[in-house]
Amino acid sequence: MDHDPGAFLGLDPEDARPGAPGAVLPVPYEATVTYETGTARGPEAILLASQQVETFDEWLEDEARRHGVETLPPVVFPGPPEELAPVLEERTGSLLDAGRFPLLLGGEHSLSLGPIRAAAARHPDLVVLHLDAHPDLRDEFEGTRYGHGCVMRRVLEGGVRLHSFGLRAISPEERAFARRARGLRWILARELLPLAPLERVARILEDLPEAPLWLSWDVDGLDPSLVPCTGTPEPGGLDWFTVSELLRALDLRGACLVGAELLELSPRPGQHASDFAAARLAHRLLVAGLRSRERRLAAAPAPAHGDPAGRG
Ligand SMILES: [Mn+2]
Repeated sequence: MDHDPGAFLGLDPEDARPGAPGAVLPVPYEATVTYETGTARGPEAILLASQQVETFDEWLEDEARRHGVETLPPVVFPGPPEELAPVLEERTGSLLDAGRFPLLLGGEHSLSLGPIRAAAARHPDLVVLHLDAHPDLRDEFEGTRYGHGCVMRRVLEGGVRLHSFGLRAISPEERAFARRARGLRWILARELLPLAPLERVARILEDLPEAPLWLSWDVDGLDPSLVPCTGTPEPGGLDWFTVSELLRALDLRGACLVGAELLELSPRPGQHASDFAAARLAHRLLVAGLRSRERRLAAAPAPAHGDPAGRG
């Protein structure tokens, strides 16, 4: 990033303290994007727009600020995605081991492999809840097996289950693969759009296992009327109500959210609505994740020693 855009939400140092439960990790990574480029500037644009976002999230009736959110220095990596993967696996893993909720800001979707591996190593029954216009299930694309069009194929090969929704730009090879793939739930945008708004959420949640979730969200899963600034804007995407209400429904059902990433914003000068929508969604993902973390802590058994009531 060219200059320091400041802390997520422009939080005061006390709310953005080192080691805070929320950890925003910018990853301005772009190596294999094929069409419109610029996603390396996505994290900076989200951080800048977030300074204007209200810190209260009306959908989840909570604030990330209440929990505390540290914005970490960006991970700047010049190499190919297969070499970035172990770097981000280590970074994400150390955040998870510290009991924090990581939110990665991308950057192209190929960066997901390392973070998902870190989450799956700690939660063997992990499910990736994947919002995207594209399945990203190609075995190889443009000379690499680790590009943004292949990342979820590699995730599935690692034995991690995948629950993809909003899909609407699919290669014949991916369609054929999906018919025989194990551990894959595949929801096309065209299955969702005819439904009433609440029924869309119910359809996405149908068959979603009660397992720890990693949220891998590509902004092109949303309709380009909301976020036109992305590499491959595909018409017929999801609406704001559906994604917001989905996060609220996960919160209400007490879902275990392990971490999240918001990817593929490709900002353009003068088109701030995209940046703002991404910043709003980033905050909502963070609030949902921090509330899940808080529930897990509250449910964890208290340490036996130092208990003044002498229970146990
Ligand atoms: Mn995509």
